[in-house]
Amino acid sequence: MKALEGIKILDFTHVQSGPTCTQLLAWVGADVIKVERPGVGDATRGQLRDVPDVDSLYFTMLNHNKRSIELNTKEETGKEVLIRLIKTCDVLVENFAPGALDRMGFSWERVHEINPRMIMASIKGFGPGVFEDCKVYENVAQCAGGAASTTGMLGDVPLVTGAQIGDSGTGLHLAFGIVTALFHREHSGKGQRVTAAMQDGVLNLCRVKLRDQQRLAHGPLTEYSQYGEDIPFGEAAPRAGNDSGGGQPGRILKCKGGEDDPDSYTYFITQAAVWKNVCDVIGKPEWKEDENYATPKARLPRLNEVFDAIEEWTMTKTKFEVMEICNPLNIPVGPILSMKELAEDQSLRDTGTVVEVDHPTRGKYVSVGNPVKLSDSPSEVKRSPLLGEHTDEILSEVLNYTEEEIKEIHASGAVGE
Ligand code: CAO
Repeated sequence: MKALEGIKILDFTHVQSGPTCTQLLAWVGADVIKVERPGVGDATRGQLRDVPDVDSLYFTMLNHNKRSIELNTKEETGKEVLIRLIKTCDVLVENFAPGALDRMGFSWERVHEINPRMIMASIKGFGPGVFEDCKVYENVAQCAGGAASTTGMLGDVPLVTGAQIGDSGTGLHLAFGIVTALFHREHSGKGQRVTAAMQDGVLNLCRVKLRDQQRLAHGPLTEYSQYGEDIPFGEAAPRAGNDSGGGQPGRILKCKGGEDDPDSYTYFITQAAVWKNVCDVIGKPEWKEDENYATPKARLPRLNEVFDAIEEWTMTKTKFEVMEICNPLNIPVGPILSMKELAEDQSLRDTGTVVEVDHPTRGKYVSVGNPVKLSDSPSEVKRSPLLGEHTDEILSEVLNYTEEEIKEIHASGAVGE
């Protein structure tokens, strides 16, 4: 049995942040009913299209295992159907712009009145405060949540990361909130309001940088490269390039590449406990006992020299050879893997983290499956729905409308053409 079997989600989400949350819940068995504007649907269906007139990968990769109903929830009959959905479902998830649901007539108070057991979960860009009315996208959240100011090279422009920590990160946070509220409802019998702001989610993922911000009051951050380079620290936690976020110095180093691997790099951590192994591997056995290199503290002002020496060695090996040599010696390293390499990785396919999905109009494509594995609750990745594919099925099977009533709903225009 899947963990969330029997739980019905009224999925009012769009773009990326909300859909990642409901997709996670769908993977573990929730029945996710995606409500979309008739004829239009989630805007991502048409965004970044690679194949004409076919749902984009943007949409298909964020909406697996869901059912789609077309419904104009601003129109009278549409509102009636929505009310029935609210009465029937366990959770309403939405990530509209601030105030959109209130304008539609479905505030938390109203939803709670219609179904006191319903959990209503929302993602917004910001929590209550000066920016609460702003619309927010991924990179805005990364900038507002402290990721951009601490990412990139020292003295260079702030950088956003490829990982969608604002959208998918907040979707994950919201999924945690929903499952917690479902568990709470077991005891209280009542639904509750769950909110996650993208700024807050990003900040939560950047907590080590807030740690460093406070450490600054007590002196320089000695594990940052700029310390060894005698560059003074300012008042805010700086950008640390590829320095490791933990207490063990680490950097990205060039490896032996070739035409087939122009991006041949490894991450290399000079973990204190295995320093002697590092010295042997890179051909510097004399550094094991030399007081200028033997202890982590002694090495801190010499990190550039240390990593230059390690890189001289890594450049004689491919990123995978570095892995093969260092792993048995407990030296933490990791190859910089491209999306091409990840898409072709057999181990990731074997565990279901990378899956191939078949879609009726797109054909086969590769996606990311559930990264969380439960031993007694399997996750199966099923294709995303076509727009309105399940409209009649949901009206009859989930909402128990009669054939005659369904005809009337169609005639009203509430579910589109
Ligand atoms: N029937 C009728 N109307 C519908 C509908 C339906 N089924 N579904 C949505 N609508 C309406 C909404 O009610 C809203 O109408 P009003 O503006 O008249 O109130 C309208 O469609 C547009 O919704 P929106 O404002 O949420 O969409 P947008 O494209 O203007 O903004 C976004 C998109 C993402 C910036 C905004 O939704 C937002 O800030 N969301 C919260 C933060 C978030 O999740 N951001 C991540 C996005 S991914 O990078």
